[in-house]
Amino acid sequence: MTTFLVLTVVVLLAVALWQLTKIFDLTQVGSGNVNDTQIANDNDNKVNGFLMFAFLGFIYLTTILCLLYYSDLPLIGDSASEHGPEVDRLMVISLVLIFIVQTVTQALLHYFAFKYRGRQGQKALYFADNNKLEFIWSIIPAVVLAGLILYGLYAWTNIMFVDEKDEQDAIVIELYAQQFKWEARYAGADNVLGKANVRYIEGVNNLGVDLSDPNAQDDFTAAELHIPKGKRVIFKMRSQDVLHSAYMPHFRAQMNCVPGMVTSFSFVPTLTTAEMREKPAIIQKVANINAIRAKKSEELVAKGQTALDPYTFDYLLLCNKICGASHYNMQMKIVVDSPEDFKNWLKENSPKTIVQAVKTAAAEAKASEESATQQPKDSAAAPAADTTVVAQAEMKQ
Ligand SMILES: [Cu+2]
Repeated sequence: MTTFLVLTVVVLLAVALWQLTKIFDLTQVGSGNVNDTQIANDNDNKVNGFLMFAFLGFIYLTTILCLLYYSDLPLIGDSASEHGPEVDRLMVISLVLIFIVQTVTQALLHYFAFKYRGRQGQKALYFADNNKLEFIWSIIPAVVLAGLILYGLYAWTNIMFVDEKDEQDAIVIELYAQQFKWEARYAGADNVLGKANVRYIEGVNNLGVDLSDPNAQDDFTAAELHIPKGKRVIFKMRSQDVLHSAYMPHFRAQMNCVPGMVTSFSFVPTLTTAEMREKPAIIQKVANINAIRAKKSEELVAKGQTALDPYTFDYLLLCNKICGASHYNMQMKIVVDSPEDFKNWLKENSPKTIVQAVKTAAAEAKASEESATQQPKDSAAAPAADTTVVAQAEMKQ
């Protein structure tokens, strides 16, 4: 791939140099240093005019092929959050508008380039301005853009606004980003996250939770993000090192994680992981991925390596800011449970609090320290005896 890129750059540089020498030649026109074949004649202009049409055909053909082969790749439809359809609608309206405008303007651009191609003896018509025309091409885009922006703002406010009642019923979860992993902290029974600061990070307390804060006593962490269907989840995001971005594509949710501040995003999940796995579009995607994996596995087995595991769909929390070398692998599995399953999961996991983990780690450290101080006492006599044995053996030799 690198070789291909280097070759492309070299070829493009050569073309650029060639064009530059041609431009230099053209600056010599009229000075008698250049022959007439360098000046475009009617035939050259005609060829270029038709090439413009060929390029228009290329743009349209590429668009049609992309629509045919790749239109199932964007995540439009089957969103798994309450606000998801609104984001999809905004996306579809923007895409359709862009599509129409691009199709019409490209056709006009290339047609006029052909129609008014250079002809021997023809001079361009000069006119200073046309108020009517300028009014039309200023007003139409302004109205359309203003409409899009207003609709976007309306959607944004709808998505971001959480009223007090919703806030009280919601579950609070912290998403902690660091190079290159995510960690989730649940607020526990009191539903209030304990204070945290990067200065408190020590040992197993890798989120820097303030252990003296009463609200932190029941906080617990999880390596898998479990959330319940039908209940609002408020995410509080923090970052330990650089800018990250919590991206949950299936829920149409994204928010930057900024070092030194807490950002927030909330949504209501509407489809459990099991329900999403039943969606025809997801079944199709999984089948496609597994077909690719099966083919790859054949190659691996032929080389004597182990085959790849088949893929099953899972929601993911990804990082959507290029944050370093392993950014691509910064992800966490999200499981949307039914309310009953979520309750059971909470029951199982909530006793494993951070405070408890810190206490256990401290006790273990103390125990290993004690055993370490005892050991040298026992072994202190032994090496002395050993050295004498070794010394005697050496003397005999
Ligand atoms: Cu990141």
